Formats: sequence, C-alpha cells, structure tokens
Amino acid sequence: MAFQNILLEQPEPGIYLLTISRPKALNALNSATLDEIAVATDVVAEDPGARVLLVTGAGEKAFVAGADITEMQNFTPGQGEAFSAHGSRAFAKLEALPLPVIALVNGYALGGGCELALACDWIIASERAVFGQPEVNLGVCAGFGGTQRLPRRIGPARALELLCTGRQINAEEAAAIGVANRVVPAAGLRQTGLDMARVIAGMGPAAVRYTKEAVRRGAELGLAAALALESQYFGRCCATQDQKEGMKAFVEKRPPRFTGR
Ligand code: DAK
Repeated sequence: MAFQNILLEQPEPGIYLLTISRPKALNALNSATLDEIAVATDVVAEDPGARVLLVTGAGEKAFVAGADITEMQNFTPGQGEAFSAHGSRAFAKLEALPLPVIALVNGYALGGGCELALACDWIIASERAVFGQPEVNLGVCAGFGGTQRLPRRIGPARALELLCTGRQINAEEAAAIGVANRVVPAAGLRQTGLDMARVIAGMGPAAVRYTKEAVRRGAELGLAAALALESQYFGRCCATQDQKEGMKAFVEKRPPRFTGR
C-alpha cells in the first residue's frame, strides 16, 4: 500500500512495523499522517496472522516531535476540536488492536508524539529518547489523549506535573516513573523490539489476545466485574486447540506448536 508519511512493513511473519516518516518535520503528525496511521491500523486488524505491531519514528532524532504546529496555528475552535477528535480516533484504533502494540521510541516523543507512544501498550525507549507534553507552552492543553492516558500510566500527580510544566524527561527518568518499560542502547532498539515481538508471536495467539483484552477492558471496570471478565476469557481460551496443545506439550516435555486455532 502506498503511504506518503508512514511505512508499514512486515519484517517477519506476524510482526508488523509502522514507521512514522516525515523527516522534514521530525515526523510531526499532520492530518494526512493521522489518516494513514488509521488505515495502517486497519490493515493490521484485518490480517488474521498479525501477532504484534511495533511503532517507531524514521531517522535518529525523533520518534514524533508532536502534532504539526504549522497546521494547527490558525485553527478556529471548531477546527481544533475536530483535529483533536481526529487524532484521538486514530490512536484509539491503535489501542484497540487485538494484539500487543509496542512503541520503540528512538528520539523526541513530544506532545502528540508522546501521546502516540502512550496509546501503545508499552514503550521501549532508546537511551536517546526524550518525552514531554509541551503543549501548555504553545497555549493549548494536550489534545490526543495525554490528559487521560498519561495519568492512567503514571498517576495524576506525576502526570499533572509534566502536563502543566511542559518539562521534558530523558529515557532514564521515563523508565523510573513508568512511562517506558525499559531503556536500551539506540543501536539495539529495533532488534530489542523484534526479539520481544518474536517471543510474543510464539505464544498462543488467542491467549495473548484475551490477555490484552482482559487488561484493557478490566481497567475500565470494578475489580469484581473485571475478575468475572478474566474467568470468561480463561474459559474461551479453553475452547481453543492451542490450549490443548500448550498443556499437552508441557506434559510431554516438548515445546508447543501453536496454530492459532
Ligand atoms: N510541528 C511542525 N514542525 C515541526 C515540529 C512540530 N511539532 N517539530 C519540529 N518541526 C520542524 C521544525 O519546524 C523544523 O523545520 P524547518 O525549520 O527545518 O523547516 C524541523 O522540524 C527541525 O526542527 P528543529 O530545527 O526545531 O530541530 P531542533 O533539533 O533544533 O529541535 C525539537 C528539535 C524537537 C526540540 C524542536 O523541533 C521542537 O521543540 N519541536 C516542537 C516540539 C513540540 O512543541 N511538540 C508539541 C507539539 S504540540 C489539540 C490537538 C493536538 C495537540 C494539542 C491540542 N487540540 C486540537 C486541542 C497536540 C499538540 C502537540 O503535539
């Protein structure tokens, strides 16, 4: 598929790599890029063989340096709200994919870039990564989910500090407060992502899918309802051939051969 602002590749069976690529603007997200992210997400969603999606930025400097400031500068209130909703829809699609979505943050992840990373299930940061929500310095609040996903990830007090000061943090601090899961050398970022994706792609696909759904949907519920949901998904896993195969393989002391059925 021909995209202008992103690349969608399949480096290995079941593993997709989405790269935001607008080098002249440090991969900033304009409307066209948001549309392409949504289309690429649909492509992954429609592939029954898809197991993991990795999301990264092209080049050495930026993951995504934010929403496109040149596009936003003369927005009317109506255009601003529509743009925010546009980004939120694209990111919600990504978040709702029935497979793990991992952000490989290779450089600046500011504003909408930080929000894109937060819409992914977890983040691996290169040691050169910089995270921040500098929107208040541009006279706007975060508009692609930052006021909601950042506090859910790191708690309201830490999130409010970053959102209200616009302070940028390095990879080490991002990992210490739970924005990123881990920090790796810049040269090893892609390989770390691929290695992790390969591990996940080797697991029972339905088990991984229900795990994500249980965590995501459960977070919206009270504990009792969330535990009931988990039991339901556990039961559904027991309807798969892969559950029989996984447990038989354990008993027979051999690696499982999952088929996705
Ligand atoms: N948008 C457009 N162009 C950008 C950009 C951005 N976010 N970030 C960088 N660029 C462009 C620069 O203008 C420059 O273009 P030329 O001058 O070469 O034509 C080129 O990328 C290289 O950038 P620099 O020359 O500035 O590179 P430096 O190494 O000196 O600095 C930097 C790198 C990342 C520190 C700096 O570029 C920077 O501060 N960029 C802006 C970061 C930022 O503020 N990001 C947050 C954007 S605001 C909402 C909807 C959405 C949002 C909010 C509300 N509603 C509708 C309510 C989201 C907002 C944001 O994300």
